[in-house]
Amino acid sequence: MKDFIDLRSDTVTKPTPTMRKAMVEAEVGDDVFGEDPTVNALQEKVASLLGKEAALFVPSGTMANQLSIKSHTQPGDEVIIEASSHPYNFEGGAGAALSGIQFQCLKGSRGILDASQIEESIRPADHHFAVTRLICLENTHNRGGGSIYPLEKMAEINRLAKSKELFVHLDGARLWNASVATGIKPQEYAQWADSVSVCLSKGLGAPIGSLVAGSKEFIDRVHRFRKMFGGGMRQVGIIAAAGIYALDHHLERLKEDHQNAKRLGVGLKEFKGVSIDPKHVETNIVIFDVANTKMTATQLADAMRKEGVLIHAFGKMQIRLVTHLDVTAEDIEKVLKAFKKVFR
Ligand code: TLP
Repeated sequence: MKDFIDLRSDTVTKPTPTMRKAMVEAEVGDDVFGEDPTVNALQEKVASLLGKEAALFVPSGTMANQLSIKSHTQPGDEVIIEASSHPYNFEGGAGAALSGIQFQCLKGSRGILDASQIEESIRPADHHFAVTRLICLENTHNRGGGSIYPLEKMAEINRLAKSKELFVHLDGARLWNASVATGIKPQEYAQWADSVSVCLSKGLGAPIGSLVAGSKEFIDRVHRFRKMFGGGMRQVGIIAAAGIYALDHHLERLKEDHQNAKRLGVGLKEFKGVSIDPKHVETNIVIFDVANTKMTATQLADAMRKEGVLIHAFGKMQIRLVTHLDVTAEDIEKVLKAFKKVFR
């Protein structure tokens, strides 16, 4: 894979030599006994960054979201969520299988919901209906093209939730990107959610790891379910060290990924038949439509692969590109040249 420029996802990054050094040197202990000092340090660091009482280290963003859903709900409850969200679309049906919940999906604008549309969807107290219990938000929104939830919209949704005694979970797999792009601190976003999941293995470049943050009481529940889901790990400081390193060294540089994504958006607009509004490139994700070109998304992905560029066909006519730590500004120019050749 060495010679490819890989824009399929920001999950594809490899740990840097200095990150690997931090991993090798990590102090470890048995985390199921709560005795891994590096895991404990990471959990405290993330809880503090998110302004929450506690945080728990888990293997994946999927597990972080699903543990949160499980810990907020009872079987038969309803969870209000955006129709193109990650927990609904890309987590293998886990909400139904593991928590016995049903989703009520609302169509957002590039993944972003309004409090008013959520309000209309909350079920009345009537035995015919499921009990609405939880609202899930996603910031940045993956399928929405890396769109950022405006802080005020999150605040309004939270106020609505509290007035109806509902919980709010934030899938913040890429909350770091939202924060770096806007200058709004992660904790300012997180204050409008009862629980937040964040990932270290996306733009931040760690090889593995996510966390759930919330109140002490909530995280205690999550901890119990993590055991039940088989997510208790042992001398896992060795990977938590990569997360600490990533937070210390790779957060601010997300700006470069955003600049690179913007450059892609602006460059792609020049190609005949490509539908993209560069204004919509807010962070590190670029989604565009190829319906008016001579190719389907898969055909374009195949042609780009031959040019040494990996891209993700996101549906029949949509392509997603994601910039990250292992892609330079120079690579982006190469990618645009490759598109030029392929679209000719
Ligand atoms: N997203 C992956 C794929 O699953 C689509 C990607 O390449 O973007 N929340 C959000 C918003 C995500 O984008 C992802 C991963 C997750 C949760 C799940 O994280 P992992 O892969 O660690 O389970």
